[in-house]
Amino acid sequence: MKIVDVTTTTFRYISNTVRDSEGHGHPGDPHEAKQSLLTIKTDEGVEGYCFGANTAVIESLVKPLLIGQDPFYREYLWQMLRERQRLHLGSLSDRVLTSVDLALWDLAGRAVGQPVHKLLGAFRDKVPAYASTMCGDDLPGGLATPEDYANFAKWCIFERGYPAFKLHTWQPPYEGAPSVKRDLEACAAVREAVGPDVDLMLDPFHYYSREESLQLARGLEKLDYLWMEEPMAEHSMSSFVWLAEQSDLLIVGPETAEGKHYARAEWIKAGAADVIRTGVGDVGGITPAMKCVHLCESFNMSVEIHGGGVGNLHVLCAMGIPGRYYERGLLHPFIDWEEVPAWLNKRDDPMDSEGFVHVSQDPGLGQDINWDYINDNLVK
Ligand code: LLH
Ligand code: MG
Repeated sequence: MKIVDVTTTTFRYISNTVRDSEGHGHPGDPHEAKQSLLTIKTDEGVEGYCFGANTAVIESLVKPLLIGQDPFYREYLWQMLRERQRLHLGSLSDRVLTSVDLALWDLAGRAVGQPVHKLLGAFRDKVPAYASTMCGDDLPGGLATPEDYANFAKWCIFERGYPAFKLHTWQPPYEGAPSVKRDLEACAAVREAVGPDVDLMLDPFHYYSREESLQLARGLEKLDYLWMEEPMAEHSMSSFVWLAEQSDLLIVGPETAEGKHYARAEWIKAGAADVIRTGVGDVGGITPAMKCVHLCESFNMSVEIHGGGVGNLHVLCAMGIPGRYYERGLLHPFIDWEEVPAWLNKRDDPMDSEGFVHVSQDPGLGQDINWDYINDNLVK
């Protein structure tokens, strides 16, 4: 089988999420937005798909490298793109590698009629999810106060059935942010609201100092939180060694630090985290995410997967040392997460009333693509 074409399709949809000046997502008025689909086509008619493609980089850099290649040589193709990153760091990001790798896995699954987690060597078909909130805001009744977080946590746990809850608290540009005191007040309000038996986690402002991070960790220990992630800039691995040595709370990382599986290996060696974090979007796809998983298994270390989406769900269902949770969100009281994205016919992370997200048994990544919607809303 040979790759004969690589295309991107851009289409319009109505979004109810807006970005603040720092780039964090919040609820907003419905407005037009654009989504892109990467398609890898073969001479045998089989295709692979991934949403969220970077059209310019795919066209200029990736397409010429993929045409004529065997799509089943995923490892070779991933290594080839990784090597090309050295001279194209500004454009050929790990996100671009992610979209290509996911489309290749999708293609392979579609070619042999199996879901990706079974190609990886399946471990399970469903994973418990945690409710992962958007960052704090100033919207009345949204995520503006500790009480708002408490009310939303109660709804997520007792009404919707999530077994666990993670707060993303306030960050600039919101007034008064960041604040260790207010973060701990929100964490305390949530613990008070859901009782002692629910797993709770915190992802705060990402640029606290060492002392502020330790203060947070000590506060969370008292509130019996399960973990904290990324309270400081992850480029300073030494700061995380300092924090992990002094705190009894599980410190999870690295999340956004670049460096793929190499960086995870260094964090393990340095003792910079108790639990390693990876995600298909952070490291360049399913292929390197599984390298991280196997690396951690070799050290008896747990892995927590960053972010939702089908790629991460298939990885979670193929992990031998299971990640505890699928990160579902980012959720907000004003946003209906169960709403099906316009470009799909059904949600790709369906969660049952017990809080389990089920992986699709359909071939490939298993997304049920709404081709009519895409074709009716093309950006020419
Ligand atoms: O800063 C944000 O908007 C969130 O922290 C986001 O990056 C989220 O993906 C995350 O960190 N989840 O764990
Ligand atoms: Mg995080």
